[in-house]
Amino acid sequence: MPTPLLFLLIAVAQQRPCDPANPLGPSHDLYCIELVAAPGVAGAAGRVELASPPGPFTIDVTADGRARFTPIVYLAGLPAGTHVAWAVTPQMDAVVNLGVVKNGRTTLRAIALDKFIIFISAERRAGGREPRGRIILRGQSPSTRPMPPDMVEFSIGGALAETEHHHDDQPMPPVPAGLTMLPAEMALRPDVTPFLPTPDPLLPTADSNEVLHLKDGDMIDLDAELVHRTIAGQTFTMYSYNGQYPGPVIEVLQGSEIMVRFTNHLPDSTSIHWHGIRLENAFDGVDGVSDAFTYKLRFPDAGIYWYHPHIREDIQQALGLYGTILVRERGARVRANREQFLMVQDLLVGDPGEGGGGGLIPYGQESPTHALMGRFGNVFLVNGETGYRLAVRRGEVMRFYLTNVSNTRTLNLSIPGARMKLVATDAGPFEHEAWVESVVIAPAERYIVHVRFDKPGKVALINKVIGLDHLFGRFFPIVDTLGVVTVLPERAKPDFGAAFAVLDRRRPPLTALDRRTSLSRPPDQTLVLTLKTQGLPYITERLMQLDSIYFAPVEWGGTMPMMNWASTGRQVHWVLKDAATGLENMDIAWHFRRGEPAKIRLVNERRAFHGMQHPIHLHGQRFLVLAVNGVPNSDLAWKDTVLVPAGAVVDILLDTENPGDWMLHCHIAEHLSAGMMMHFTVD
Ligand SMILES: [Cu+2]
Repeated sequence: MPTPLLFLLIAVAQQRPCDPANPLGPSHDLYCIELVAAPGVAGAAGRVELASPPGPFTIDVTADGRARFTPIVYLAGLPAGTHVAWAVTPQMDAVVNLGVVKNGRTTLRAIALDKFIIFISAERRAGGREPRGRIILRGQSPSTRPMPPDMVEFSIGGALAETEHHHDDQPMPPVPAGLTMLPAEMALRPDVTPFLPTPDPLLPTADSNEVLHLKDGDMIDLDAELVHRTIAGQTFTMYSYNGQYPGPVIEVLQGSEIMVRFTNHLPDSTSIHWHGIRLENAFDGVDGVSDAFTYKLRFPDAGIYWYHPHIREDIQQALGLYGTILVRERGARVRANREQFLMVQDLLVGDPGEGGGGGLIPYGQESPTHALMGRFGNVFLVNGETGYRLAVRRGEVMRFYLTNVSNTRTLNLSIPGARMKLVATDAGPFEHEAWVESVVIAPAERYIVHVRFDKPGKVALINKVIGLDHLFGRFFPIVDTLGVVTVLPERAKPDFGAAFAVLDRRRPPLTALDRRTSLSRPPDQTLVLTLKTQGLPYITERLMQLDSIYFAPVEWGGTMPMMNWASTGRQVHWVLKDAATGLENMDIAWHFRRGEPAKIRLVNERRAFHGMQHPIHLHGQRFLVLAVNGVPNSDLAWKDTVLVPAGAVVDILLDTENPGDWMLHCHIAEHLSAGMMMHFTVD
């Protein structure tokens, strides 16, 4: 074993994945590889940290959706000579020279492979294409751990189908192509009353939305009402604001104030939460409205925001209650030819063929279905419609405002063939703009990108991710085309090419000193993200345990569709646990003093029954993402929602400027409905 001293020396103020195990630190298991000495090698030892990116996202992935890590290798006891680190796939079809390593700490070239083995070998020269010398150390990526189950599991999965089969006529969610389901999984059903809005032939048909350019002092009406919508050839009874999908775009200037007269025509209570706006506490929209309420909104910060209900989002938001809010900076010039608001949602729709009957897959009346992983949809909507289309001119620069309004799905959006510049997020611009190959956007997050279309022809807006077939321990690509952009041969005027080519810098939201002290000081509060389960079906318990040795940092697709569907909020309780007091969810009441920024550590517990990512949202405030797994963020921006990957630790700095009693919760709609919320006070 390496000497403990080596690890003490490299340990920084914040816990890193390879530091000695700490329940409030990042998962050693998911982000650190222990290297083992090859037979006959004495004295050498080491570890490889799979480091997170320094920004702008909390997880780094390729445009294909493959997780990309920066390996940081810590070595001790290497004999004299040249040593090289290698990453090799288990099938040996890819061999990557990661660089020369020495005793101590070395940062290597990034790795983006589903599964890999790391070798340290003694070499004559540094730059070889494959290892030729003696292997000194080796270790396997955590992602090599999922394995196919043995015959015993298969027979249990087959046999249980006989005992657990329910003969009911609930429409079943379609199983994604290419996934293998055991008969016992196929027999699972959620134990709740199915809920869908009551059909009514007299309902109006919803329309696409309008943009409301509002001035200080304006008053508008918003009505929540039932509508008909036709999506992918099927007509559904859904919800709307003002009969539109999405709700009207609200566009205001920074610093203005408006009134919204809201009327609820739905049979159930609802509310409007003005996501990310630092408004007056009384208008935050957490409390249910059965008939009418007038919201007073003020907009202190330029940025891209949205509105949605805060009552059973898993149903109401999914059925269409969401809209964009754009708060423009006074005097700011947009250096793009045009702007587009893209609200992306995945809706879960039954298969109209094969006896599925079609229709929306019902929601749970008393408690949400899909309580484990959240409701992954199968029909992608951009602004409420399938097959988004846009025509642009050659060289045109488009400014896209991206909002993910899905219940649970984190997207990895790209436009292959067009250059994409990341400009801003939730509540403001990035310190420095960056070229990105894709945008990782979790539910409730927003990003602003500029995209230039240089070549005439067609390019696609796609979501490209890697799914994990849990039964066979196999990673596989998932690609969904959300829309197509046609680039016309005529040149765009004016030409924003020169401005587009420059990456702008903004004044950092923190001074260099504040940044250092924020990073090094201990957190004011630490919150553990975990879950408890009770009474889950035997097959679910059994199969989840099979998988319990590995969780992908982000669960991109619904690759356990039946087990997930059948789990309800009665069986699954998602938990926010205060590390200091042990209090959970709504029993937590943190107090912060106004004007004293608070450092909060979010610890996503890897040992939970099912670890997965959580997009954490704080109401009424804004924050900076300081660090992920101990790696300081080099590109700060004001945010209100942050994606915390499985087993990861994310530190945020909360700007406690807005007094009131506010909520903190997970923005996976089913996790929220299954308890994952708490409150805090700023006074
Ligand atoms: Cu969650």
